[in-house]
Amino acid sequence: MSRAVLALGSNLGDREKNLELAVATLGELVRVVSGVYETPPWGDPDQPPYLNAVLIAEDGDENPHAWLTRARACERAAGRERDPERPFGPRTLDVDVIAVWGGDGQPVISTDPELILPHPRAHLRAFVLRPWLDIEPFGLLPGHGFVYELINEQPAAGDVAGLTARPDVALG
Ligand code: PH2
Ligand code: MG
Ligand code: MG
Repeated sequence: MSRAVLALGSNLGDREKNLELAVATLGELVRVVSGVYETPPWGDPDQPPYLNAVLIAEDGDENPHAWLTRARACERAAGRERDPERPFGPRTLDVDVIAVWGGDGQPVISTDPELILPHPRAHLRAFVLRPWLDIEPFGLLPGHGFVYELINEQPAAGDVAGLTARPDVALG
């Protein structure tokens, strides 16, 4: 059994519906879905605020690249168009594979530029760590440490206050 932490983000179109489409596309693989946070755009400030969430999913297929295929299927379902000029620009739906564990419980390490595991910037992003912490209080980001520790380190610690919980938006 392969286990993955996936991060969802949307800042174009019907953001709530786009996140919902990701959960629906992953279907029975989904084990737990976080609450949704409204978050200021990181990286490219000239874009609307995001809705972000994190989910944990499991599948019998042990190939880590299968998670990338599924993430892209979610993005396609929400009509994602990629703008090569703006890698951190606005998007209907972004599904990032944050970390994967194999059936032996060991984290998968990948240096394939298509799928770097664990995600190279997850430890820096409050909009990933905060929702993850909600659904897995002792969550571990391989190579970095406990999510509850990372969220207290810079730069994530400085960004947490900018996140707004959106209990009115429930996924799954
Ligand atoms: N994703 C990005 C760029 N900036 N900012 C927020 N708040 N949330 C995101 O998911 C996000 C972002 C590129 O993937
Ligand atoms: Mg992303
Ligand atoms: Mg992405």
